Amino acid sequence: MRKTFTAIAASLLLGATGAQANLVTNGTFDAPDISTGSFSTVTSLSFSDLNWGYYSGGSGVTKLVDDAGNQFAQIASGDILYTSFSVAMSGQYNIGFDFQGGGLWGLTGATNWTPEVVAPTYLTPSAGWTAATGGPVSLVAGDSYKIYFGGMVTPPQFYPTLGLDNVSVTAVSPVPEPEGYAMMVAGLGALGLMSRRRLRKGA
Ligand SMILES: [Ca+2]
Repeated sequence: MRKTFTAIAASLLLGATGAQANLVTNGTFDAPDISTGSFSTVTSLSFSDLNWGYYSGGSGVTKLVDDAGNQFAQIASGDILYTSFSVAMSGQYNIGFDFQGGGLWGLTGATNWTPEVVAPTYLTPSAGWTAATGGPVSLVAGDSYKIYFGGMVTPPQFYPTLGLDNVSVTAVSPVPEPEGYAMMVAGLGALGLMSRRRLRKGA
């Protein structure tokens, strides 16, 4: 019985904290799967198939898999890779991603490039994979945003390529949505009923 209670509580919690989900689709670049390849494997798929788009001013954006089997995007100097996402709930959001090489990133409105939410921000070049964070930024419900990553053509943070993986935009502190509250109240009521029944049975 205790297990059932735990399962109910867990599902309630999940329902209430749905806002914590990553707003970025395929930020891992793991789909479609090319993990059986080697480091030199480059997918011929268009990035639009991966929910990402790019502006090419350099030698292009490719999807690679490294020797450890990690699939990621590689952005050449002069190219910009971006994806759009929409926000269902106003609030503070954190941004996270892993990178190697050097370049920049930023966050804007989805339909035009202004106003900047996060102005172009340089990444200190790194030979190995490095975790980067941004925010918290204030995002507005109903609005769409575009997060972008660029390979640098010129200094100050020049590097031949920018490797990118695990891009995420998540709510700083999950606020239950109205449905979440309703579910919680209903669930707590059900739990109370069950424990009362259990008490009666024991008596
Ligand atoms: Ca990946």
